[in-house]
Amino acid sequence: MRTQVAIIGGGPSGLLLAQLLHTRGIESIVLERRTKDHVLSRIRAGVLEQGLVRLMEEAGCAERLHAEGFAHDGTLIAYGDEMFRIDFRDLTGTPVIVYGQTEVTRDLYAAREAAGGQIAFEVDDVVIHGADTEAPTVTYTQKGKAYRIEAAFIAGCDGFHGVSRRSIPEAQRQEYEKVYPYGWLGVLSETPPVNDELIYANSHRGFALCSMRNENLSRYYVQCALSDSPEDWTDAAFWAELKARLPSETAQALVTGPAIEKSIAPLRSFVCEPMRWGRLFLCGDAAHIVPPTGAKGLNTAASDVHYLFEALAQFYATGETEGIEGYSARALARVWKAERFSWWFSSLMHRTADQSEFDHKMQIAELNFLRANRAAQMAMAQNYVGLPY
Ligand code: RFL
Ligand code: PHB
Repeated sequence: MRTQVAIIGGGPSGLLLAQLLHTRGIESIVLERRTKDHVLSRIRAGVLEQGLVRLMEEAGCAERLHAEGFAHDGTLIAYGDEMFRIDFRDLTGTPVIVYGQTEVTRDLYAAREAAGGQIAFEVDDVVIHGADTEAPTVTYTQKGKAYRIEAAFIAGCDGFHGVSRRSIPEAQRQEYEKVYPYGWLGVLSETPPVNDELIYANSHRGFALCSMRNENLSRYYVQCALSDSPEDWTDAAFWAELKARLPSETAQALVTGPAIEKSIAPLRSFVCEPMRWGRLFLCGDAAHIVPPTGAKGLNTAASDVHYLFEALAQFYATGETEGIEGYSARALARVWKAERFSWWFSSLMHRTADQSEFDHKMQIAELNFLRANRAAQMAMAQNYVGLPY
């Protein structure tokens, strides 16, 4: 087989890139290791920056997002029994949109199918060959049969555990990592959200987050030990812990119900530099990971896709390679800012066993400062709604 861009990974990065390329008549083939149902069963991000909304519009996939997504003009930050609001619209003129990653991915699959886009599911043994040559290829198997794709470019959109990053020789890449000593236990429940905006809470028992998908679907998280597994947490234990970490008025208002999904995610910061090796480009979680505090993962994947799309569109329209050559530096400049924000917000909101009373006092002082200082709120809001690209 032959195509212009071979895209490894059929998550949001790979699908969005394929659909954007399609709008400029650039052909691609997407290779996905799992089934479509499996990809759509993963409950992940919930908060979209305007940049991602605009890309979905450009891809022709924003109709349902506009009809069903919720614009949030601010967020609440709680500590102990105190709570204050960061007003995104007042501070930046911009809201964020609450619309699940699952739905973004569903809309992108529907658009790819409507456009007759090629997606191969349940592929195995994906290997990238000659990415540093003029003629790269990708080989893989599907249902025991071997295939080979000749492509002009390869987009590695296969997430943190994919093959793309590891295809760059170790001597050619540098990795930066911070592993946090805790995870997030997430629960999805068919209950009305406790509040109409998200609540990020720092309590002496650890972090908690109240989020949502729609009027009758709530998403809640509590910081947990890395050694915990979801089976260790009964629904009752989860709700009791969540309530204990929220201001009492919020805890009293919380409507509980059966968990329809329960999972644990470890928290990690990770960046691979560079994000290009010859004709192979890394996009999204394949190149970087942020802890979820601040909702930057999917949104940073989207800015990578934007830079790569612009680079490839420029190349196919004019033969210019400036965008391709500058891709890694451009993407990384924004990635590191998202890394900084997610690290800062995680450090501000979580409690650890090795934290001293002094460390705790520093968190409270910073929260008091944020609560009272418009410049600090502005910096927080600008990062949360998304830095420009
Ligand atoms: P994905 O979503 O991991 O998709 C990669 C795809 O590649 C496939 N794959 C392969 N395919 C072929 N061959 C191989 N060898 C392959 N290896 C893997 C996989 O099956 C998969 O389908 O990466 P992508 O597209 O870069 O998207 C990144 C986002 O998924 C991620 O950044 C976000 O989910 C992070 N995240 C959040 N981001 C936000 O912007 N806002 C949020 O509110 C937010 N909340 C979250 C999150 C992530 C979480 N978890 C579980 C890590 C909340 C949580 C709990
Ligand atoms: C979510 O709704 O899943 C969510 C929201 C905000 C975050 C992380 C996750 O910071």
